[in-house]
Amino acid sequence: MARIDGATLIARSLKQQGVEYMFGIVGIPVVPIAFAAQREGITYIGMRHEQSASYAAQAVGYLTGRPGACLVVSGPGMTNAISGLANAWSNRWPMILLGGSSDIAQHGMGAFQEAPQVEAARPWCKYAAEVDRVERIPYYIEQAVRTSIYGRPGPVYLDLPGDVISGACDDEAAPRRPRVGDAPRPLADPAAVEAALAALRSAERPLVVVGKGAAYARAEDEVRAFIESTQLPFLASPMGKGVLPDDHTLSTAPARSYVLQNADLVFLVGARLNWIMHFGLPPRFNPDVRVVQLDIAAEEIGTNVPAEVALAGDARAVTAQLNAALRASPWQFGAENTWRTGIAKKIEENRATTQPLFEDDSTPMNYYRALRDIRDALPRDAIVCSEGASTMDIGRTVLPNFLPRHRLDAGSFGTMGVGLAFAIAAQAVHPGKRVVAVEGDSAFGFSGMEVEVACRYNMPITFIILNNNGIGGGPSELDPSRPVMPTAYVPNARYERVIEAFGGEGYFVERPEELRPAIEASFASGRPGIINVMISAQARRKPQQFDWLTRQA
Ligand SMILES: Cc1ncc(C[n+]2csc(CCOP(=O)(O)OP(=O)(O)O)c2C)c(N)n1
Ligand SMILES: [Mg+2]
Repeated sequence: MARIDGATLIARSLKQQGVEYMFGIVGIPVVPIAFAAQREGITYIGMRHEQSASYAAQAVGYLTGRPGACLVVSGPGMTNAISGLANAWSNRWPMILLGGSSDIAQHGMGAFQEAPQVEAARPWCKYAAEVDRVERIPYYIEQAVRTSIYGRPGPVYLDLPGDVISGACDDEAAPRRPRVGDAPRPLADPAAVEAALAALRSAERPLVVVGKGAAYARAEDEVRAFIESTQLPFLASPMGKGVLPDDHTLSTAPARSYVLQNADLVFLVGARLNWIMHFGLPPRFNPDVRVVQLDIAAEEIGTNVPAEVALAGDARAVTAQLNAALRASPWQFGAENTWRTGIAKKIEENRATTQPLFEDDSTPMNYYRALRDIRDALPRDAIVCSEGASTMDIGRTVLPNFLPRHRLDAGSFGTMGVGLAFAIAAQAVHPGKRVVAVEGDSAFGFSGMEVEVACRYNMPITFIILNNNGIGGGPSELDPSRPVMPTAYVPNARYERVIEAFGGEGYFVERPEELRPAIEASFASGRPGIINVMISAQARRKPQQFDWLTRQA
């Protein structure tokens, strides 16, 4: 009778369940899993830190709708990956963490890298289990993959003891599980659909807020049809950007504060009223704001502000329900009213305030001037990864997205260190697309060594570092007679040289006129590159909305 080993059965089951990408770092006891994965046709990408591997796996989950796998060794490998579980948990993104663990036969004996891994994973995961027998591997993997994508998506964890990985069983003794289908798309209560439209009709200052839940649900066609038939103004969340193109005439992005403060009704489409949306509370929202909420997780509805109408269901399916109801009884938000003119006026004012910053050719550059050149160089289908404080916040307002799931950033968890891994995952999923990572110098430092991965796999990613010598900026010289400021780094650090160590292209940019040529050269090179752009340490955004260091508005 044919025998099958644990590692092969793990890889075969993952492939069977539609897991196409695995990111990891190998060692005892998971080495055979990585090799088996390659044999089974799974793309294996070796990363330089487990945090990055777990960030990359969840980016694949968000971009493709099937979880990416992250493969790590026992003990410190697994604990390093917990930051990724936490980030995926906070973003509601699917991923599957595969943690090697000490042999079952040595449990409790102080085995090599023995640790309470299932317990450590559990608070962040929808599902966390130890695989206890080789025969049951297909069962556990199907259970994990299904749980990660069904209902509200999220991370899952499987603990893989060394003696399960290296064990074997009769092939027939391990019943295979059919590939779990894509997640069901629940419809909302038809009465709630009618109530949502009635609420929108009754609003004077309605606003649709499009979140990354809509992007994940691939609701772009339906949301666009809804917005265009109702002519409702909309605001995208940071990663909801691109579900509708940022240059859409109904986008209110340049008047974000104004629309949030003044809307009398917000319709949340896969967006949450968490800190990013200022909890839906005053002073950033109207105290009497009415909420219509569409979310895949019924228990999310009503968080922080009670929802007048609850649309519990899939963003694509429910928006299609709304569109069908609108076809039966068409309605459009009025073309001429003070809400539209107020928004238009605010957009004009805000554009006028930032215009001089875009045109300021001083050296060192301000953020807007640097981001302007990046914006102008990007093709419409570029994938933009971004992290940092001002770098990301200002970058979000300057760098447009025209397509859904084309922006990856620090997200709901506000995590620094995700950018390089996200860019690598995005390039793996979309080999033909231009991928750029726009990084603060601090943010870059969390995972700078991952540029070696981009070089090793010939991923022509351009990493652009907006370098202001620190966390929110640092001095241009360190004063040896004083303690180094907690926010400061080595001034004028030559980050671009890091990638040269691996055969990538480095560019150092100090003057505004050098930036665009450097971007063009990096794009034309077909190679991974770092463009290290010196930014004024004094450069700040215009009025602060959320200060990452003080948490103050
Ligand atoms: C993992 C993690 N550690 C620390 C922080 C706190 N933090 C928020 S933004 C930031 C870095 C901001 O500096 P930089 O990336 O250089 O962007 P800048 O604002 O200077 O453009 C840090 C360390 C965090 N958000 N995540
Ligand atoms: Mg900085």
